[in-house]
Amino acid sequence: MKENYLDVLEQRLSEDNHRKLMAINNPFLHRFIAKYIELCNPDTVFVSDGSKEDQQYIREAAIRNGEEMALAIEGHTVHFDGYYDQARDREHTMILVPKGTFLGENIRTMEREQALREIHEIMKDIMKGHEMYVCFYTLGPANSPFTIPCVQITDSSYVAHSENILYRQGYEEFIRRGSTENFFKFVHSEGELDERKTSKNIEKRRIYIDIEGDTVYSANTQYGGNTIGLKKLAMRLAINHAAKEGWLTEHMLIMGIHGPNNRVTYFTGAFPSMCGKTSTAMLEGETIVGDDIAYIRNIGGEARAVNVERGIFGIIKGINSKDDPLQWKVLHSPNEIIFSNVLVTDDKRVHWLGKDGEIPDRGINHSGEWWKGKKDREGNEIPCSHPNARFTVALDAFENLDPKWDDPNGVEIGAMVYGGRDSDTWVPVQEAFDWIHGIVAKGASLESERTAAVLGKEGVREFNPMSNLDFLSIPIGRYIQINLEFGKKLKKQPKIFAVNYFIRDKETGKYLTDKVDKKVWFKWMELRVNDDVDAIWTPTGYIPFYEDLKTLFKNVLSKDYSEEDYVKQFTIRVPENLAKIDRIEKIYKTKVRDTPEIVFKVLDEERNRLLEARGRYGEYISPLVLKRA
Ligand code: SPV
Ligand code: MN
Repeated sequence: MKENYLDVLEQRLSEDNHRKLMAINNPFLHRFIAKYIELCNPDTVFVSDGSKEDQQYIREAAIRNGEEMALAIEGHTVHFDGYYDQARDREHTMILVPKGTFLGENIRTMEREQALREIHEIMKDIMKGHEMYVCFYTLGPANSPFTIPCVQITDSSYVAHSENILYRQGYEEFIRRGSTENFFKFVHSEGELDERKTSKNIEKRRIYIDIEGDTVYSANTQYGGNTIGLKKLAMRLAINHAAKEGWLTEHMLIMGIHGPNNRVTYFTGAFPSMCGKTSTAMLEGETIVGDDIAYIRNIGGEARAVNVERGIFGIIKGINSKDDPLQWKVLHSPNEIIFSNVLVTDDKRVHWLGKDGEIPDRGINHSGEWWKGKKDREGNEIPCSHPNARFTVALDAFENLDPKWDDPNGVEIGAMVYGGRDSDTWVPVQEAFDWIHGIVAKGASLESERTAAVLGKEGVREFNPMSNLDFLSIPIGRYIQINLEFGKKLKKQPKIFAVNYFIRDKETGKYLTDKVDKKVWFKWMELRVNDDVDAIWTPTGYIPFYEDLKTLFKNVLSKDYSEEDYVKQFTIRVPENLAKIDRIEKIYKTKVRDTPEIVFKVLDEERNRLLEARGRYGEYISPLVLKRA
């Protein structure tokens, strides 16, 4: 007798779709898909084998059903999310855990059985009137030590289209692997739509991450960060696997920094959202491997990283022709791009906050018809585009794509960089003394100030270890411990650096560095990784010599770099650094139950170095009085 799930598939799929699904010999997969066809009850089901034709079908579906609209430039479309569905919904994103499990105060959890019951109720018949898309991808390159196969079920053609741009197709990998339970599963439904084709039942928006079942459920939302399974939803599943298996899942860019004599040194970089991660990955003259998510493994004693994606879901706010020439060019060429939550004018062109030129008087945006001065329900003026408006584009549209971006063994990491929005404490660039100091005093001590654009309370510092806090599915202490151990087992540990693009003058409050100066900091770090320059010892790490930066500013930016600027930028601010240590220590003492002891030891040592230096040099220590390391 045939099992029931096979009947469901036979009855609910057209012959062609059934054939495509059955070519994968995996009963676990078939059972899963049948279950959600029955529960969600879509009108039709489309199985994508990732071929050109199937991708084209999804592209056309997005236009046909109104989730996207074609723009003037070939390949460009726009999608709008609902006015109240413009960002990741922390409140309703839950890690599902067995009864009585506590992951710490900073991680939202919900009892698994109860959450599964609730989400399955919400998802009952939720796809009525919709088409269901079943798509296959891999996180990381196929057939590599990093690969994780994924299946995405969604009734949003926009989500399926985005994933076709952002991820490697995985249909062949599923066929190759055959019968296995080891794959990630994502079930998403946008739910009922309003006349603008945006999710209507926002109060029932839920993002539930079932670690035990390697499954993520997302309902009544369209915003990418809540819906695109392989992005931030998969990260929570992967962090759990990485923790068990001794590798790392990080919120990090990966890029090649080009040093002297055609040398390329690969860097990873962790920055909280809206703190310059994508613009760093896009530095002119360097090459990009990825801009958001890195898997890092110990292969033969080397730390090696892959980009789990093959595209960018980038913030568009502030992109202009002068500061972002590479992105500017791509955004104005006929590429496959989905713009989201930007302003669209009558002539089907787009505008966004911070773009070159005048803001148009009217158009259509995430609020519907828009005109200058329009206010929302709460009486707030609506900007022409949402601050979190984005663009989705494949990496191969960029001329700075690194040739090794798809290497199955990843790239060898020479350095890891941590950076946040910090107006008064850290110098623009410094090198940690060693791996442990770097993980604790830089990564695990990362803080970032909220921007007015994000939450309205400008300047409030948020603690964000490794810029990964939003995505942790394991307790913070354990996560730090895993980072420490990962380094210990390497034959060659990457250097760890901290950068700060946002340091301000103490008196005037003005930014002390230019947007483009990060180019120089990265060139300096590249030289340090390869032992080409000396550095100065400070209580918080190693910093550059003035002469080395002067040469780099001249060569890289054709700029005369004054000693006065150097002193202002690289003065060690002892009171601010001490206050930071107190803040971080307090969090690890009171808010994190499983902090490894070493964290307190490293912070204490840093405090003592600062106190000793203060005794000798005073509260604000010019780099000119400090010595060669
Ligand atoms: C981020 O916010 O860190 C992003 C976008 O990369 S999202 O997909 O919303 O997470
Ligand atoms: Mn991100």
